[in-house]
Amino acid sequence: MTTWEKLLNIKNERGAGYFILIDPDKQPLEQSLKLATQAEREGADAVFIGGSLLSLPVFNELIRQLKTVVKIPVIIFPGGVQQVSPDADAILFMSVISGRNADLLIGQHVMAAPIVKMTGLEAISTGYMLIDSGKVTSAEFMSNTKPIPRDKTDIAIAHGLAAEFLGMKILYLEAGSGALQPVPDEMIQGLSRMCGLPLIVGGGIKTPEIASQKVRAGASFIVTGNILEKNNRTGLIAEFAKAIHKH
Ligand code: 1GP
Repeated sequence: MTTWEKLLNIKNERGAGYFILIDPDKQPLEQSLKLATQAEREGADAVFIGGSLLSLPVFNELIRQLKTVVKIPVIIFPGGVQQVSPDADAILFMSVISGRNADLLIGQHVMAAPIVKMTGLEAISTGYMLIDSGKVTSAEFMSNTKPIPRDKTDIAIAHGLAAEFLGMKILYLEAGSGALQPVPDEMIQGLSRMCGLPLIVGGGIKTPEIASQKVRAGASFIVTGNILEKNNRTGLIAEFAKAIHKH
């Protein structure tokens, strides 16, 4: 079964899925491995690996070691072309569709595609949309793009439809890591009503209640990063998983 099929199964069987994001630059390798094992034990459905800066040797090594300690999919959430590692289960092959930075719409992808092909890594075509979160996030700064205003659901829907018609498989609605405010419910509702693609929602989701609210609005998958780096209390991931999974 491909990783994409596994993700669809999670969505169909559990109503929604929970991904944790590990940024290898923010913690030592051992801690990342510990977090991933804990996440698997407590019910997370996949591990995303990525970040805006990432140092390559640590990145490859972490993915290699992660694959030996967890069975849930390890998926690259790349900050750039340097983050292609053959040991992962899949890579979100993302275009930053909310922006007009040509390099992030198609440029980096042309550099990455032959490497992805050579390594046999599964590419999941993803429309990545940055949504304004109340402050400038690393994703906004590093991508050199403007996020979609929070109250412009119609603009977000137009982007989502364009991604669908272009043949992308999934949308990532991103408020940015450490966002002051997560993606608004209204925008998630609008996209889930008008656009046929599954929705990953992440950035600034700090409590299981907020996660559950985003699922009720129409999110198919929730990502949390920061909150788990700041709080490694046993049971917190389980609380998120419980709030996100409908069954
Ligand atoms: C970033 O959506 C993720 O892409 C996670 O954001 O670190 O704020 O949870 P947080």
